[in-house]
Amino acid sequence: MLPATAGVASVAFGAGVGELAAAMFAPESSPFVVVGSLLIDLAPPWAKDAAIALFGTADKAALLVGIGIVLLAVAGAAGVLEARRPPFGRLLFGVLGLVGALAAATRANAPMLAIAPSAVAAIAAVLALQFLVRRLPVTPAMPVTPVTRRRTDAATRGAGTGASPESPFDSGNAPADAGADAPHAVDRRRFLGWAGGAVAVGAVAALGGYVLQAGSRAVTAIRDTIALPRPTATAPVPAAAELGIDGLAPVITPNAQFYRIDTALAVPAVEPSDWSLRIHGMVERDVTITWDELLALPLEESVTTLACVSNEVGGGLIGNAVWLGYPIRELLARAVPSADADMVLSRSVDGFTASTPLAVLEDDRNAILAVGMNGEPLPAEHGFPVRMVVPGLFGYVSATKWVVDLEVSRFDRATAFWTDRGWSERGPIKLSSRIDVPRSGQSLTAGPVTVAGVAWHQHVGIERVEVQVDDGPWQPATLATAISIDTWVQWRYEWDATSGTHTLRVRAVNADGEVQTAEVQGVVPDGATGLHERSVEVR
Ligand SMILES: Nc1nc2c(c(=O)[nH]1)N[C@H]1C(S)=C(S)[C@@H](COP(=O)(O)O)O[C@H]1N2
Ligand SMILES: [Mo]
Repeated sequence: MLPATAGVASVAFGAGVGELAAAMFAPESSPFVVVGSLLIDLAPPWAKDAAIALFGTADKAALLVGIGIVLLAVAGAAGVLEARRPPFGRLLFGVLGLVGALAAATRANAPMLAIAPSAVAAIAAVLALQFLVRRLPVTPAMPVTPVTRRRTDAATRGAGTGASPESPFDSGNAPADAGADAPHAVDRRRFLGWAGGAVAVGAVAALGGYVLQAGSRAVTAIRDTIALPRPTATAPVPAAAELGIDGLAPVITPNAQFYRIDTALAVPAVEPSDWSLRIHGMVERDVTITWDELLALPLEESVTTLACVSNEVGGGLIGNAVWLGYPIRELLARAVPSADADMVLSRSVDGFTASTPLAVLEDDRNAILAVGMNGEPLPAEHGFPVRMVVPGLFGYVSATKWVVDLEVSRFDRATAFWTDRGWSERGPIKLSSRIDVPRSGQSLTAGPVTVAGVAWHQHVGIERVEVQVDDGPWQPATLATAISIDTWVQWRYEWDATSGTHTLRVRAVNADGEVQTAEVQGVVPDGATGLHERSVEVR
């Protein structure tokens, strides 16, 4: 019984710590949730029908309880196994962790840290199991026959317990000589104390995770009830903007696939009714706007491609969305910035700051306070309820999420979060292009091959894209219809591939006739340059 208790207590400890890790790093990847989702996906239709017939709307709760029961049974077995045949109990926990990690990693739109909660849970459970099994009380003397007694006496010189090293009763945790072979063994009461402690710590960790998540659960519930007002100006996406090539980034990035970059360990939970934005600093009058006031203003749709300064050549830290928002220029006009101001320091509820040139926020581009993203309220991780979106500038100097404060200032008076950490004070997006297909490692056969990708230079525009095969001449690619100069544009090139190893290279030319530089620069301090290339094997 005690080895099984060790297993169950270890799993309670690991599961609790795993839930806390999930709350901190990847709430959607809680081991229970991902394993439950996997089972729902794998379940045959009759099983789903039966579950609904049996449990009604409590079918999901029933599933989680079911997973819990199976887990406890496996945990008990693992405890017994670890006591008898170490390290197989721990190995079993490793396998459970692997199942959780795989379930998490294979979900659609799995976050970057998807496997972390399961990994943390498994490691915690393994350590707890090792700790507890070592402390298992030494089994009291077995009723012994004269034969075993004689053997025992010979082997241990009467150490006080019945099992000898070669005895069938020797279960690894109950060696004859407690002092030498089980140096950590404790008595039953102390063992139960340790096991209870493990369960208690697991429960506290799980509770901590639950509390950490409470704010975001409340905000998610509120977000689900929000109906955004109709835009007073729409930004239709032309059908010809989407080439529809398999493997090519869609021209509008679905929210769930949109890259996420921020310094927030836990996503800030801001309730719209608590939200307001203050404009102050070098202004004639301070302006404050609440959520209700913002939603009552004429909101416009615009399509803008966001990009991160940390995006490597060919990287994925870029996405394009239809945003709904109100021009920042209109709000600044209410405040009346002073003539010598040249920068706006935006601040998020969690203290992140970005410094944006005032002129960019005052010109006629769609620099907005956004409340909607692709027809929905902003997702929490993309800045709910309100963020900035500014065409033409990298996110770190413009795209403040959970924004609550705009301080009109000067570049020589205030500095922003990343500027203080070695990044450039200004962050205009650089002329860039990327190859999406063929994918690396894709097997190709000689003949026509579609090469395709995206190119962007927000608020300047792309005039053409060219492709080079090996050291051949630069060939013009075909552009899809551009949505606007503020968005990326898809391109394609029909390549007559010959067998062998080839290098495909892409470059863009912007609306000013400037050709994308081949000069290689890293992301620090103001964004990477260089041409994206892909080596392919044609058979
Ligand atoms: N509050 C806050 N806003 C932020 C950041 C941040 O760390 N905190 N990161 C910025 C950076 S570096 C980028 S690239 C964009 C990314 O926006 P996304 O996560 O919606 O793609 O958000 C910007 N806004
Ligand atoms: Mo960024």
